[in-house]
Amino acid sequence: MAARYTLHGFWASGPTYKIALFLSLAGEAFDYVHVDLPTGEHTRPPYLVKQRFGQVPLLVDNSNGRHLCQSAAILEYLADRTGKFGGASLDERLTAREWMFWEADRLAPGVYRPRSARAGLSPLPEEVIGHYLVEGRAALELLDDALRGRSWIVGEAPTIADIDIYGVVAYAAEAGHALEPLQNLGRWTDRVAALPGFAAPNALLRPPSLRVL
Ligand SMILES: N[C@@H](CCC(=O)N[C@@H](CS)C(=O)NCC(=O)O)C(=O)O
Repeated sequence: MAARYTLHGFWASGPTYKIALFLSLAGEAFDYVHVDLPTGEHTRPPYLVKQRFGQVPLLVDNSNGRHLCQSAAILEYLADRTGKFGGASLDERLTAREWMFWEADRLAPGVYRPRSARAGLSPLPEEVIGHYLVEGRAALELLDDALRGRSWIVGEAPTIADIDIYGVVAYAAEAGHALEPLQNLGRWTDRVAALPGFAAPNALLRPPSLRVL
């Protein structure tokens, strides 16, 4: 029987990982479909019809046929559907949302762009990489400050803000950011990694050739 959710994504994609991580932490079974970005599968009609922006991730809720895109919006949907990680009150939910918008605006470009440039997936001139690294560093330092004396980003329990932001921070070292001096951030990543159901990116999103049958 098909799982309730089908996640279409790419093994090296942070936004895809965020969704896989939520589903794993929430104990929701899901089917995973590889979208072959290097060959442009995401730019052609069969996929574009399902994901209007021509990006991964795409989440299909097989119980009602909904097709969802944009990782933060998908996380909000999953929090609604599962009743998990949505925050303990409306205030927490709204604060979690503010952090997710901040992540997309201030944190993600300074991590994902230099990472994918360094990995040769979308090459950039060195000075452009340098610009993103400066922006990303400022965001990581803000986050480290915000986590001083706190276990979680919002409230007293993990929320979709933690999952969303972890899905970026998990790639920061690959982007070239030194994380050792950011000790509040380090303790928070350890807490996320200790949650029941946690799995690292390569355990949830294997490249097709490495997938275990
Ligand atoms: N804001 C989007 C970003 C998604 C995104 O950047 N996806 C990348 C892979 S990590 C992608 O599909 N790239 C292909 C393209 O944009 O052409 C989200 O959070 O879902």
